[in-house]
Amino acid sequence: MAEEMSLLVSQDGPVAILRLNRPEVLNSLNRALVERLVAELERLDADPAVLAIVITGDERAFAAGADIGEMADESAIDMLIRDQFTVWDRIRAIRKPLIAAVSGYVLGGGAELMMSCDLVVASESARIGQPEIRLGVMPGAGGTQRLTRALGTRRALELLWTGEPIDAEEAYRAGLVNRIVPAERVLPEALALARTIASMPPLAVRLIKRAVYLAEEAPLDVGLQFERHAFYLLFASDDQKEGMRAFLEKRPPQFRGR
Ligand code: CO8
Repeated sequence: MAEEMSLLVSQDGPVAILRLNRPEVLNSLNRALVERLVAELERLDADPAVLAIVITGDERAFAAGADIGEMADESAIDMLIRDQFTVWDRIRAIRKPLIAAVSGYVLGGGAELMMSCDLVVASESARIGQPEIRLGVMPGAGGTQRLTRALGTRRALELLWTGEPIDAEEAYRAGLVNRIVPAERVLPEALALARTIASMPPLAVRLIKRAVYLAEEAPLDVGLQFERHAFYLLFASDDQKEGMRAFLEKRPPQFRGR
């Protein structure tokens, strides 16, 4: 039952909301919570009624990292056999927009979860960091890679070696977060952003996500080819016909996701 309650799932029209709910341990991520989160994300990704997903925590913490109590006595062989961080590849495979709404502590695995999301709305109170070094380890779910891409080598090394967090302002300047708002506005702002995206044609939303990540991962030529063919492909959709017809008829479009 406690495990059931560690992730609260709700829906606001086409937007699903996942709330990390272990406030007594600053929403630290134990294995059961991560597995449940990933399973929910995959379920929502397959649900045609859901067009965007918001992941949030509470005002004190988005998540203060992996659950240290659960990890402390693990052996390397336990880790290797379970290979538990492969579940993070499944988050990367989610095709719908993921929006993180973060306040307070966004540390370790919490920062990695935030950086696995496509967009981030942060409160002024957000402190984002990878303090794993202070525990004798290092990030294991993308922190060294995503922080370095955002902040550049020197600043990333400084944060990863000292464990010091950055504030929302620096994260904004680095492009790690999209918007900074007062704490009470974090969820409403993330929901508003999610609703705007949910009102767009879902196939174009999905292909844009793929194309943009290809810009990070693939040679320019591969990304440009993907983009061009995705553009052509959208002309097979009803939503392209509707979007262009609605423009010409000077009325709002009704997109159907086909
Ligand atoms: N794991 C387990 N319990 C935690 C964690 C955590 N990460 N963070 C906080 N807690 C617990 C505390 O033990 C405390 O419990 P109790 O009340 O029973 O003593 C409660 O939450 C409240 O915390 P504090 O009393 O410490 O609150 P403070 O306001 O004094 O301090 C801090 C807040 C600074 C956030 C402090 O709690 C802290 O430093 N926490 C640990 C942060 C950290 O090191 N995170 C990295 C963890 S390692 C990691 O994330 C590896 C990622 C691997 C991949 C991802 C897998 C999911």
